[in-house]
Amino acid sequence: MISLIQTSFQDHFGSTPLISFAPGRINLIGEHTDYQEGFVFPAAVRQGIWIAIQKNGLPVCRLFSLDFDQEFTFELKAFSPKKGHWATYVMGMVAQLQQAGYQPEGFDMVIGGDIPVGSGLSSSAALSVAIGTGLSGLFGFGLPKKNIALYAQKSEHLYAGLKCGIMDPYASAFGAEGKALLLDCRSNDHEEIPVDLGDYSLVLVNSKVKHSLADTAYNKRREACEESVRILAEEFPGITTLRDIAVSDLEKVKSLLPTALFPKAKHLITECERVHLAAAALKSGKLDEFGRLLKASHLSLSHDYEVSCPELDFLAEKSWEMDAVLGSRMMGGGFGGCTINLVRTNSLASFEEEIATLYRKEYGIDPDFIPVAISSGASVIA
Ligand code: GAF
Repeated sequence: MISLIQTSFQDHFGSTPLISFAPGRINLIGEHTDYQEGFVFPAAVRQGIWIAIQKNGLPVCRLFSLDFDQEFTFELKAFSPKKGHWATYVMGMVAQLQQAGYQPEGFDMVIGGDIPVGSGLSSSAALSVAIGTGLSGLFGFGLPKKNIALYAQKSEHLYAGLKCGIMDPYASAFGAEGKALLLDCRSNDHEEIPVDLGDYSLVLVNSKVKHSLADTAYNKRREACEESVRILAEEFPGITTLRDIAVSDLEKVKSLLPTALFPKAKHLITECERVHLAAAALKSGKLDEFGRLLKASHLSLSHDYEVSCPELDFLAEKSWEMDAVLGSRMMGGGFGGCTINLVRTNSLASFEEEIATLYRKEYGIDPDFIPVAISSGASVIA
């Protein structure tokens, strides 16, 4: 990919660029908890987004996307990011930098990547983090990774309309080879935990579906949590998010919340606990326990939080029935994308064959299988 992007840059702009890379992410467990300042357990993967960038001495930015085979130009002094266009992610990061007092000059940029479309590996966060890393490197801004992650999150809020948490850009920025990040989304600090899976491997199954209204449903879930906090704050003084409530208080929470809100709050509260239990299980090599928690997370996301879909439920349920699988669950925002599966390494081929046959028969779709290699976070690489 590096040589492809370098060659493309030279063909389009005729100079030698700086190259930055930012990876996609998986999430072991801790779904829909980040926007309630909860705990998540993501890791960066090998696949990601590469940016080639160089100053052009002009008042404009000239972009080329390898994926879309498209050019786009905008003026640094007057631009308006539009939802749904790939160049919006570039303009969004430039706008964030300008607001923070940094002044990028005109630049040329080529963007390329190898994150499977719609897989839920968070290509948009990787794109924003790669852009932030590239701009920082090119103009010598020396931006801390945390700032890049926060600008990426804000850009997604403002220009893509998704009121996401910090997990995706954080994992892309801070990822570490062979390690997952136990991230506290209140302090925005993390502990690196080695992912040693012995005879097991992680593999993603891409359902290849993405149901519409996913973004609307995402924002609604977030609002439901905020509404619960407003109601609960009278009886739990001092709480600011659902992360502040213990599992032992669930009965009290149930008595205070309307029927429609309680299951959503329950997911948040129990999922934060599962993250800690899963991190402890991984540290002590208790993979059975880790797998059990993946299943519990899926059931909670599907039944209580209602962000799964029939295809993801089918993939997870069929996986739970297999001897070679210790755990399986939907991963990411939901309504499509991937499941993450902990599968005995010497049974990976039969797992994939069996799942593909079952899924094809039920939905007429050939799922994709994506092996997981936990890798380093964003950097300037050339
Ligand atoms: C999406 C969001 F972008 C994340 O912030 C997170 O909430 C995730 O869904 C669900 O855990 O990837």
